[in-house]
Amino acid sequence: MPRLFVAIDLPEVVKESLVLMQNGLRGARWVARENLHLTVRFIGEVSAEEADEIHSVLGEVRAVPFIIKLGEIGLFSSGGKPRSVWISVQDRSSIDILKQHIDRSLLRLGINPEGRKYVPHVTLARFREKPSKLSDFMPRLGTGRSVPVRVEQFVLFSSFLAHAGAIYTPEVYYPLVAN
Ligand code: 2AM
Repeated sequence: MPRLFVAIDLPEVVKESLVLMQNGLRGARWVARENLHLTVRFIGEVSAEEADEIHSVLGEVRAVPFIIKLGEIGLFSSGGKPRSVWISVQDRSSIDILKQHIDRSLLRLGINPEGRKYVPHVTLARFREKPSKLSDFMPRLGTGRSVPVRVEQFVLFSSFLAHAGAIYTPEVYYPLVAN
């Protein structure tokens, strides 16, 4: 059963600039450079037949290329504990439009949108325990950074949960085409 999600893969130069932010926080489990990505839609575990159907409806999505800016730093917490730090998308309107197309395609297969609110983000680090210097780290990264990303395709990824962490594999690339 493949575990799938749809994401935007980031250009190497953008990954490089994000890697430069990954320091100075003891206890953080930094996301490896090759795993940095921006999820548009998490799908989850599906059968091989469903994966084929998903591929075919995603291939029918028509959307134009766009530019996003990665910006402020954010924090996800649960149960009162910080879980991850991430970089947000400053102007999310284009990514929301792409997500609507993808959600609609998946709905045709009976795959309902996730219940939780969509927050476009690139995870930089995850935590098992609260890192001691989190309150210093957040403002250091939160000021004035803006990394533009030209989005010319989206990608169907599989996620394999290995002992050492998740391994993400790009399965299919879907180009965005200008009108
Ligand atoms: P995260 O980086 O904040 O964990 C693969 O797991 C990708 O799907 C990650 O980018 C993850 O976000 C995202 N994702 C979104 N919803 C998810 C869910 N319900 N379970 C697991 N991952 C999810």
